[in-house]
Amino acid sequence: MRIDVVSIFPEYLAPLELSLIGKARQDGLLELKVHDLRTFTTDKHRTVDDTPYGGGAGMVMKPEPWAQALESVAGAGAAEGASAASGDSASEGSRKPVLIVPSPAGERFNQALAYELAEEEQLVFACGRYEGIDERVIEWAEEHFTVRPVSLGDYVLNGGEVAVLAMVEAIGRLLPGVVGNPESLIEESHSDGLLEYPVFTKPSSWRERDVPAVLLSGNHGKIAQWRRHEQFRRTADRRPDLLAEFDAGSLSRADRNV
Ligand code: 6GU
Repeated sequence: MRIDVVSIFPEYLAPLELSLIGKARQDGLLELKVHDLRTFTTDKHRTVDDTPYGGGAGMVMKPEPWAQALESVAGAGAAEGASAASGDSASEGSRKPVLIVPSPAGERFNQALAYELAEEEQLVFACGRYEGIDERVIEWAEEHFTVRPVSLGDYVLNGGEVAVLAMVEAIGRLLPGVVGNPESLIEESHSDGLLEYPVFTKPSSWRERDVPAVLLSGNHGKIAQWRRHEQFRRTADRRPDLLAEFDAGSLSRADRNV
């Protein structure tokens, strides 16, 4: 996968050089480039914002630098994929890159969307600051991209950069080879619509607190049943909204007995 991030604070994205995502980049599983929006300005002051038409507080990001930046990154993934892929690149090569616009006014980011985006050849993240990007950029970008305004949740950040850190980590860890043991992707919160069960390690007794006896029993059937039960209990307690959405059709036979 190829990821391009456009921001006026490229240094904000430095953590993407660390840990699992940094390793994935080094290993060539993920090609990620961060671009400074100001390099796409043409005036002496490298201006990226201006006052809003209609008045009101704050500033709006100007369209011209964004168009230059997005034109320069559009299709970089396709070129990359075509040269790097071994066989079946022909059908994938014509796919439009996805332009993700982090915004509290976007659709909610969740695990399902992370899985969906992990299938793409190229993702471009356009980090807005101030009151946002001139809306015409978002409309115009449809010519080159599939455009998706995406929000992390119902609160306001100062810009898209922190949201990009979260989304790139959530998507990047789903790419083949990034997480060492792919089984750890299966049994985790949200992978099946429920929260993860609680986990314990040695010592079995710590500050007068014992690990649940079933986990020491060696009875794998009982352990699986206990964990499933804990998933439901936790989800009901902390995220009843998820339980309401939980697809009863996906309940396994075992689930009906826990
Ligand atoms: Cl994706 N961007 C910004 N600026 N604020 C947010 C957000 C994104 N998600 C929640 N708040």
